[in-house]
Amino acid sequence: MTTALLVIDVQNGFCPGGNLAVAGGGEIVLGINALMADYPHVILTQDWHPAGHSSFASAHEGRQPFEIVEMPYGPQVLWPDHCVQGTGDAAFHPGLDTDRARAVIRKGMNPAIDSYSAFFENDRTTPTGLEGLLRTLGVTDVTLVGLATDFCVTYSALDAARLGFRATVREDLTRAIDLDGSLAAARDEMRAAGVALA
Ligand code: VGL
Ligand code: ZN
Repeated sequence: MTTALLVIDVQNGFCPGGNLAVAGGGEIVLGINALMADYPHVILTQDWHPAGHSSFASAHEGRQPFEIVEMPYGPQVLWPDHCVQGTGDAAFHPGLDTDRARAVIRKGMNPAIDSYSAFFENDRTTPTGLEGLLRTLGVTDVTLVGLATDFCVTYSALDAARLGFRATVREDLTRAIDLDGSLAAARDEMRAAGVALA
């Protein structure tokens, strides 16, 4: 058994002061840094959108952030502009230890498709390459931490389980957006998929 630590989107944009701030987002940084020492492989993800990305409400005439629209790949929550490539909002939280990261997986780069999961874009089929990286490293198990629990962490954990990795979410090292009960729904879905919530 070989376990990788997947650190999901610990970026300024999801921390207080960021464009899509998650309450308490900054509180988990030191705990995540400490956890890295226990893992042979540490992989970071980075939400990395081109300006004008189709997941931004500002790209849809007359729409407001947090409304839901139908996209060709299914329903999509519209977000405030966030994590635009090369901006401070997209940078990792300054306290995050990035030295031990073997790889940074960037996602959400296709202007037409959002990408919550570290493994696939939201069409659930276009890969990021993370699965191949983990398999060539001999990884069998993944532990997930980061932001936000009910979106990128959950999507990543569900895909990991679907791909046959044993997946554990360290809930103490995640924080949620919790839009209309999305956290409870995400936890139910993860439990049903066999993801361990620790
Ligand atoms: C995320 C919404 C939009 C996340 C990313 O990291 O959970 N949520 N983009
Ligand atoms: Zn995003």
